[in-house]
Amino acid sequence: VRPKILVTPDLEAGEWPRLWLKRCYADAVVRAGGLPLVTPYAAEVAELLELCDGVLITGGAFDVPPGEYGETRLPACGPENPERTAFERRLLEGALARGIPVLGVCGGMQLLNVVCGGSLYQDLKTQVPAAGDHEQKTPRDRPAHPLAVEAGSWLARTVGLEGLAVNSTHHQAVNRVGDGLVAVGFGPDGIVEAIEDPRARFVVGVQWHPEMLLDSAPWNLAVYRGLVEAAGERR
Ligand SMILES: [Mn+2]
Repeated sequence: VRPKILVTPDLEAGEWPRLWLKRCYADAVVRAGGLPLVTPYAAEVAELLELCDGVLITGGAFDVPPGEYGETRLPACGPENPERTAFERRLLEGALARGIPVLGVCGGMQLLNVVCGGSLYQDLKTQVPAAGDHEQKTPRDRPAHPLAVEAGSWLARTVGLEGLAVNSTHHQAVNRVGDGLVAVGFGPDGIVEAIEDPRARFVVGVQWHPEMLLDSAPWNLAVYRGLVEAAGERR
């Protein structure tokens, strides 16, 4: 039986609001050996967590409300998706409390950091002007900047240290690292690109989109495999 991975969809406003998911997330879970379960936002987070063995928090074109990490909003902060953030926060808190393996991708990594008490740069261009370009104009299925990985980390044991490059579609980034988390991946400018909890079975966040790089940089499947394998062990 494949480990079941709960995957969070995005919420798009409108006359008939819709929940939707880029299929590359679900495809990556399948390719890694898992069974993706895309669920609506439900108040019954504990019941949702009973259905699954692991949780994937996906990204989206919105920012975590700065109040979630105790800051006031700067002008360059982007649009919010408060209903989604509220659901994913409760889902993350529940998963972390139960030891359920968690992978956060892009905005999902940022929320993971915030839920653990960390903070974000609200806008890299204005707050860290020396940082490189993290909003690539080239196709997202191609790497855009190098990735340096911390030796000894889960990420290093899994993807190695040499010759790594990732795509980059974020205007925010981790600032203060959350409690219990360690920064284990960095861009060439020192911007945090990966975090993990070394005490947990599997709590990992990546700032890039591995699910979009599976063909051009196949090592990325190992990130999703890590989630699925940890989910299988727990079950
Ligand atoms: Mn980047």
